[in-house]
Amino acid sequence: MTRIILIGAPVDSGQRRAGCLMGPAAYRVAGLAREIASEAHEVTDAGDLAPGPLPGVSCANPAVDRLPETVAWTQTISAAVEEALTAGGFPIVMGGDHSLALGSAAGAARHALRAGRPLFLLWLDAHSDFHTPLTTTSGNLHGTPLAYINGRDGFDAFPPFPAPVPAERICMFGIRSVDPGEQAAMQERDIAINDMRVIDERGIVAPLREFLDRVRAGNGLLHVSLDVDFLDPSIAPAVGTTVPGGATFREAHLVMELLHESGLVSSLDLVELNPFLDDRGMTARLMVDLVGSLMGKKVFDRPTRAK
Ligand code: 6HN
Ligand code: MN
Ligand code: MN
Ligand code: MN
Repeated sequence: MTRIILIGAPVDSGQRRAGCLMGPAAYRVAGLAREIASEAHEVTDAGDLAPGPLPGVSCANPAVDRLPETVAWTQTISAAVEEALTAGGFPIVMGGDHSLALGSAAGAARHALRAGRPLFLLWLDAHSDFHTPLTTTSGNLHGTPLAYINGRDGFDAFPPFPAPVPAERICMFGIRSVDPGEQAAMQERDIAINDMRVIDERGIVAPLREFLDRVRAGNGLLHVSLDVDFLDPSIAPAVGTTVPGGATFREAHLVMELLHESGLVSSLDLVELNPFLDDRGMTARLMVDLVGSLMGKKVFDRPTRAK
């Protein structure tokens, strides 16, 4: 029996388009708890978090937007995710913009450190989110979590990341928008990027299996961060940073099905859903269905698989 803990994180400080704060409510309306509750999973909705008092932090880059809010959220979310994992639960963080991953991944990393196991990261996104507060030109901190997780310099305003995750334990899928500052840093660190070209050429199965084999061999914990814009905008319009050429319906479900079969995922972020931009709830519903696949829901159980 897996104990799934839904954590609402209505974070809106990581980018400038209002609406992500309605994400947790949209996941509830779309029936997330109902979708994944089964004999195998008990689901608890822990309600929405609120950030603590704003710290007196600043940054040398004047473009950076709402740093104190984002640092406050990072601390709150990190503590909540660590607590859920320590209690033996499987946290699903319902965002909120992607800056919430600064906190969720930090909580997962602290838990992994205590458990004496390596943390692996699967980043499903159109973007690499590898800026630091010093390199971002948009100033939107939702473009920074993976750099924090990987231990890049420039995050002095934030709590030090517990046990930064090295390049070989990070896997990105769906990438099709990278800024020059991010690209240079990723090349320097030899981070493997499964961009859409790789998916076009190899499909999703082979590169994902290779990564999951590494997680298994290392007895790792696996944090998955699912950005709505990983998906093609034609099936998932409710996001402020759409990029054409994203993952299809079946590619996305296949990722989730393989993750389920692997049994390796220990925590999950659902990020960047902006319900204000949605088309009759289609994006929220698709995200809920994808979580259903991750939790083992199938269209039908095949007695034997056709050869
Ligand atoms: N996301 N690279 C762009 C920026 O503003 O830094 C886009 C970031 C998108 C963030 O995907 O969560
Ligand atoms: Mn992102
Ligand atoms: Mn993105
Ligand atoms: Mn469904």
